[in-house]
Formats: sequence, C-alpha cells, structure tokens
Amino acid sequence: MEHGGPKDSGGDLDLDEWVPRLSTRHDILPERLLKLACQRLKDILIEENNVQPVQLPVVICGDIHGQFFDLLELFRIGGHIPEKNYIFMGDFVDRGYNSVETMELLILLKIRYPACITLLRGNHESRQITQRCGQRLDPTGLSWIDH
Ligand SMILES: [Mn+2]
Repeated sequence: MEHGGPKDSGGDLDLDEWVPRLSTRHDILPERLLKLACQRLKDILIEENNVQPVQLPVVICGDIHGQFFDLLELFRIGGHIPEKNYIFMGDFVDRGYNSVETMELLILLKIRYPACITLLRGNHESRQITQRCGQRLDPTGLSWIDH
C-alpha cells in the first residue's frame, strides 16, 4: 500500500451511497472520487450567480471549522437536506479536527441537492489560509481544491 488513504474499489461516484456512508460511518472518499465530486461541484458553482436565489425557509449557519460531529448534530436538530434548506457562510475547514469529513459532506450534499444548499466561500477556503491553519491538524490539506 502506497499510503493510508481510503481504499478505492472502483466505480462511479454514487451520491446516494456516499452521503449516508459519510454521515453514519464517517468513511471518507477515495481521492479519485473526491476529485470527481470537486469537478461536479465546480460545474455547479460556476453556473451560480453572485446574487443567488434561495428557497425559503432556510437555516443559516456560520463557521463549521472542521467540527464534523457538530455539523451532523446541526442536521439532526435543524432537519436534513433536502427536507430543509441551508446556507453555509463559509469557513468549513481548519481549527477543528475533521475538515476533510466536513468539506466532503457539504460537497456531496451540494452536488446531490444543489437547490437546497448554498455554500459561500469563507476566508479559510483558500490555499494560503489552509496551508497556514490547516496543515498542522490536517496533513491531507485539500489545498488543491483551490484551483
Ligand atoms: Mn472563521
């Protein structure tokens, strides 16, 4: 084995498999599937407006900062996507211990239910900040997500 990343058993990115798998078993995506997910996210975000319409009612959330288990608790209390709509105001990563899980779940939800979740970019969603703040706790980075 080259590195300790999650095993890639092949196949396409199955969102209806991975959303519950990440939420309940806390399995992270193999790198190949994460890249597929990021590409699909990029295709969605690039089409969104600077002023983005949002379905009401909506739950507005501040910085998650890698606190994946608090994010799961937030969905448990506030309701699950797509039954509820959410806006996340950025700062998904750094500080907490589970930036990868947090970012992956939000990406998967966005590409599965794009109209139900709005992801704004915080100042931590940049190469410079994640390298400075994230590397210490999260050696996998995610800095490549920036381009
Ligand atoms: Mn912050």
